Amino acid sequence: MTNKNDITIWGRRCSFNVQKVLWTLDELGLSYRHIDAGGAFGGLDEPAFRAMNPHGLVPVLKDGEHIVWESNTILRYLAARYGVGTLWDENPARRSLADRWIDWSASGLQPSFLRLFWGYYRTPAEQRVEALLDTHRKECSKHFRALDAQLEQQPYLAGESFTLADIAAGTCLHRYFNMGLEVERPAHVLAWWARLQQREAFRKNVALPFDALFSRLAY
Ligand SMILES: N[C@@H](CCC(=O)N[C@@H](CS)C(=O)NCC(=O)O)C(=O)O
Repeated sequence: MTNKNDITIWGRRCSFNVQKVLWTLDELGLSYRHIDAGGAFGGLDEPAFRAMNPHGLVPVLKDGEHIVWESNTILRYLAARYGVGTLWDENPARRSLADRWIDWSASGLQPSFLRLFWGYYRTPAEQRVEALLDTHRKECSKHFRALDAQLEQQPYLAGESFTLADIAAGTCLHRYFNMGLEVERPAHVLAWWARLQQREAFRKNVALPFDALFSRLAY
């Protein structure tokens, strides 16, 4: 059983990468202390913070004496340590079914989504570059079709049950479909999103208002 003071997570709640970690902590039923950092909260250039993460970015997790940064690394750390048999599969072949979608999210889905979200939602209308938005939207459509093809065969990305892959890829759904931009809405992705919305940890940490970010280029 984790002591209440053992786990601390740094990062503002409106950060996409922080949301993934908070969602995972709550899925695992862990107690933790949350410290707002980054954006208007600042603190990322403090020597004490840089000593934890030399890149000066959130999220950062401290678990006892262990410090972990990079959101997907934190997800894997938490699952391996606290989620054996639930979010962590000790069989490497089965675990790779989720890992490939986590790594694809980091290298494909998430960068494309963030380019669209920043280019459209966070950029003031008069500064938006329509041609670039069109490119980003097409990239996202390609990724969402890949998700849809996978989810046509099974309810979750790695199979019959919920895994870290659903967290890594699913965190963008709330903003993607609610940012007010005309985007394709593939049926199996929408059904998956509905399944994720039934999870309390998703509703608490991800399905949050984000209008304060509209037309705001500053973190
Ligand atoms: N690849 C890193 C990206 C970390 C990152 O870019 N964090 C952003 C927030 S999403 C940040 O710290 N920005 C500076 C700030 O919030 O002030 C991860 O997944 O953890």
